[in-house]
Amino acid sequence: MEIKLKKRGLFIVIEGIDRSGKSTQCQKIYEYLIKKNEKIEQWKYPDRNGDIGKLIDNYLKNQSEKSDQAIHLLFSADRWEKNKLLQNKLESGINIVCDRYAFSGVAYSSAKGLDLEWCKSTDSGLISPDVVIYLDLDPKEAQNRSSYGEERYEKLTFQSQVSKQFDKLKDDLWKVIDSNNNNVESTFKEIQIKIDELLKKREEEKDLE
Ligand code: DGP
Ligand code: NA
Ligand code: NA
Repeated sequence: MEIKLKKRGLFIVIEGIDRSGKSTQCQKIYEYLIKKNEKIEQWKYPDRNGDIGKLIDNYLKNQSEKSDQAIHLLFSADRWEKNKLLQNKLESGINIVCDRYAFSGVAYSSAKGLDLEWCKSTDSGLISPDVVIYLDLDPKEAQNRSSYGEERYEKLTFQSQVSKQFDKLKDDLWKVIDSNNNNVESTFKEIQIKIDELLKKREEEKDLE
């Protein structure tokens, strides 16, 4: 009997401060993988349409108040809600490109002064990504980008603190890309190199099995 091994989908996370160009690059990655005949879905956290996401959305639009701890737990709960579904998708061979994940959770909440380890603990056990693509942007540069400042966290001093907290989270899984030049194509070129590398690695792993 021939056993057909399924390729696991890649889980690609994009992180960065507000206005760093994450959603544009998510879309580029999506289109790139479609062109390569890969199964691919775009995800985004927070998922503002879900039950928990609606509470988060109100908070971000300054329509409600929450303690720093409570909102941290809600962001985290939003990810836990979809963790099983995410796992099933990846196992069925669907690639997922995700705009923000637990790294935002830790960076934004610890930027308010909450304990870094406590912030990490609530997301511990979530599925790990294959790569974290970090779009590095000077917070002063971010300020000049369109519709900046509409939501709760979009203030220069806070974004600078978030950026510092992100710096503490970087590890071997991270691919840091300078996005200060605001050039969508050159930023994507660097991302593409990383994705090609991951696709190749996955093919090799499959051949080994
Ligand atoms: P976005 O929809 O990507 O613009 O994200 C909404 C805002 O919420 C943005 O300022 C980043 C912030 N954010 C995203 N995820 C988390 C999280 O898990 N915890 C906290 N405290 N903030 C987050
Ligand atoms: Na935002
Ligand atoms: Na940074």
